[in-house]
Amino acid sequence: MKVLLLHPSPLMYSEIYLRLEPLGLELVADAVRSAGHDVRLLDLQIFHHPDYFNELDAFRPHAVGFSLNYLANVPEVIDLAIETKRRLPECFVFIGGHSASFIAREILEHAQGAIDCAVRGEGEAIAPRILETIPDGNLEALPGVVTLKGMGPSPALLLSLDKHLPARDLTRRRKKYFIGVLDPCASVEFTRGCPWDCTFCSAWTFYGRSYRKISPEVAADELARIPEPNAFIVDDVAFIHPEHGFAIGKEIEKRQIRKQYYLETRCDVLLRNQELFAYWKRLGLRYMFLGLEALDEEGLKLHRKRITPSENFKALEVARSLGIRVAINIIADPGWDEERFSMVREWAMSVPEIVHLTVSTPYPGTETWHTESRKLTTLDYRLFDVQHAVLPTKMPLKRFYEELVKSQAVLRRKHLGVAALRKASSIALRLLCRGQTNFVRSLWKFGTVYNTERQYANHLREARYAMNPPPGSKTTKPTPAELYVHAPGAAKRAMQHA
Ligand code: B12
Ligand code: SF4
Repeated sequence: MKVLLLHPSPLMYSEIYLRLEPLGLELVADAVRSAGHDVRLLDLQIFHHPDYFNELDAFRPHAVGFSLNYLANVPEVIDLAIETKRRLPECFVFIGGHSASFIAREILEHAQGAIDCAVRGEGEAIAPRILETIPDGNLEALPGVVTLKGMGPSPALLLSLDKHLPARDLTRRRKKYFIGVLDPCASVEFTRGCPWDCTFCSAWTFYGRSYRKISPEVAADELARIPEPNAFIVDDVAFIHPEHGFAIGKEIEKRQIRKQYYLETRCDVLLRNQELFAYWKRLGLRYMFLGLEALDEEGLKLHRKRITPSENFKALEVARSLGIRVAINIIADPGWDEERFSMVREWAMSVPEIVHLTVSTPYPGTETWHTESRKLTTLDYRLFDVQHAVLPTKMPLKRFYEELVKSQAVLRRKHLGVAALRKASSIALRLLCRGQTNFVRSLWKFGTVYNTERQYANHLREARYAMNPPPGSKTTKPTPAELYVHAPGAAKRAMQHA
């Protein structure tokens, strides 16, 4: 069967800071190809809609699978599915990914038959089975599969992350993937899942709070195969188990792999495993993303981060002493006023780290989706990208965006002011000499992407598809089992094999 897999367009955030390879889709592609199908992959973070339609005409796939990790991409994927069915009525259309897993039925209803089925949970095991089952039509009997007719049993977790490796050869124009100065940059996955349970996050609910690890040999072999000099480690929280991090490191040394790395982790994990992070610094770890989320005790408790402000600040000192560049995220609440923004700006200017602000956004699949008592001000999927306010703002909306954009601009200037630009210019020159233009282009894009008028105007667009609102504010929070995509039983079984 000819199968085309598609990643939708980039969101605001990634238009300037990064563009990363669609690892989940590459893994699904590997599984489908291993089952004997002829697979192609197209990434609309790089290509455009006309390229997709040309591909449909030239390849004439029997099945098209869309990756839908981000809620903000829902309308785009529905429209593309409708257009796909119009052009190729016999083509089987399916979707999968993080957001598709939490609102599968809702998306199928919007698409009114243009999407044949949605996959909840991991895609590697089920995608080939779906293709096999198309002729029989009994798709809703498969685990994790949802159609307009019904829903299959709970999806099963992969017992081993070693089984499938990303089909990187299928992604085209790989030089377009980058993160900051790590240009070009590939992505790798060492672990899957997160054992914490923050209220605003759906990473843990997706995987039933499980945590699985790839074997160190497979991880290092995979790194050795990657041609790019840089790698972004996509793990939700990197190096929770230090022995795993050390073991991967030893395999990297054995193979004499030299790359620069970017990872995301928690402050308490860094504090606990300082030796490991120092070791990885020697291996090439250059950047680290730490989700601080809030500066005060009360905010951290509200997010259930299970960490104190002093641990957070201590972790920043540790990272500084190790010489690892840190990017921090702070969640801006729509209830913030001028004073609060100004306080956060002041703090951000006082620390050497790169500080990002994202707007607090309840997502389906999170606890806050059920407990957030403020009513959503919009049901437009496209605004759920953590750069728009979807809850009532205390200040008038436009004022809120003025403060947000002003803060983001101040924080960006801190790192790309005259002195910093002088430093960046030698990096930029080096990259340009190698034909890498992603980082250099990003230096000029800020004003067009982060812009009060643009963000405000986005609220005035007509929304063709309205989200199903949360089930009504609850005083009691949902049980974890109500939130999970992968059932805890399956998660436990998979962990025993990890
Ligand atoms: C790495 C990552 C990124 C990277 C890379 C994104 C990329 N190009 O793929 C970067 C840093 C760019 C990023 C940015 C953002 N991210 Co992000 N990201 C993640 C993270 C940590 C891991 C994703 C990943 O690569 N996992 C590993 C791969 C193997 O898994 P996967 O992609 O989920 O794919 C599997 C399944 O989903 C499924 N599947 C996927 N596609 C398909 C397709 C088909 C047809 C099928 C059958 C199955 C299938 O099968 C795959 C294999 O099992 C997730 C959290 C998480 N654990 O999922 C958040 C997450 C997806 N991100 C999130 C958000 C909010 C964002 C941002 C909007 C904001 C931000 N500051 O983080 C931006 C915008 C991104 C954009 N598109 O422009 C939210 C999504 C919320 C939502 N419901 O929309 C998540 C869930 C984090 C969270 N805390 O809640 N992100
Ligand atoms: S925010 Fe980070 S630590 Fe908290 S549940 Fe999500 S991935 Fe885990």
